[in-house]
Amino acid sequence: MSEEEEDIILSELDDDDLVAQMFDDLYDGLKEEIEEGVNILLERGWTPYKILTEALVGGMKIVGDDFRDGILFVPEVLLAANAMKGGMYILKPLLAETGAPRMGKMVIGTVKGDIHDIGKNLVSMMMEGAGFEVVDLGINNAVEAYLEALEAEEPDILGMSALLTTTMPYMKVVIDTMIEQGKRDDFIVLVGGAPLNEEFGRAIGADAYCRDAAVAVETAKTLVSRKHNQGATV
Ligand code: B1M
Repeated sequence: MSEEEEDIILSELDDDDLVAQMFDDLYDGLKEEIEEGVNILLERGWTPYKILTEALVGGMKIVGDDFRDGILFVPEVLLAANAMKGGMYILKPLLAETGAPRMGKMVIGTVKGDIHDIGKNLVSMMMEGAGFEVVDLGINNAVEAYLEALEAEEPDILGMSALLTTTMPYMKVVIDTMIEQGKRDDFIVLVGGAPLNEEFGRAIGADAYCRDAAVAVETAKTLVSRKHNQGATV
């Protein structure tokens, strides 16, 4: 950080400059500054969703690009992720406060071999904000962990996340096991993560691929209400 930047008072910046400064602070892994920025934007009337998508996810995109290009390394990315989580922690209860009616229940987890959880956490937060009950299994889930949770929690939806091209095929292992055990049709299966696409979702037998957290919420709403309507007419 330059000396000039050290003197910056976040609350004196206009919205655009504040968001630009938050991108820098996220890049530098400055958790307290990110938390302060989030609080300032909330005071200025930004919705929690706008802060999440424009200030936090937007900043993480820059971190991701530089990680890919070999400019940032794992320790720096971890610090950035930690700073992002600080901001998300403030927003989580606010997103859930929307008073939305209970929409359904989802079990979600990152697949075996994969420890990326920021996107999954974002999806969980947005789903809770939209009125879904979410059971978060965390990271590195083997097929047994998913199946146990489906049995114990009886959700409407199973959500799986993968950020690595090497771990995304594991989603098919989970779905194939559900088929083998005759459980596939009991649940809506949604998948997501940066390396996936619609074609992959279809190929592994998921009900839908969700590009981002907002799409996950909309898809979940549509498919859950369709499932409940089907139940009513049978
Ligand atoms: Co990792 N990493 N990483 N990493 N990391 C990526 C994914 C990578 C693309 C970076 C790059 O090269 N550009 C690359 C993967 C390349 C590939 O597979 N082809 C990569 C790599 C290689 C690795 C390691 C192998 C590096 C190493 O050790 N040499 C290693 C693997 C560890 C492992 O998992 N076994 C590793 C480690 C790490 C950190 C630990 C340092 C850290 C993770 C910290 C954490 O998550 N707690 C990390 C990070 C942060 C990233 C990047 C920079 C950012 C990911 C992120 O959080 N994005 C990432 C580069 C990138 O994606 N640009 C990268 C922000 C998040 C909001 O977006 O996760 O896409 P995303 O989630 C979105 C959607 O995808 C969707 O909604 C979310 C919100 O809108 N979505 C779902 C996601 N899951 C969903 C589930 C759903 C629905 C929608 O279910 C219903």
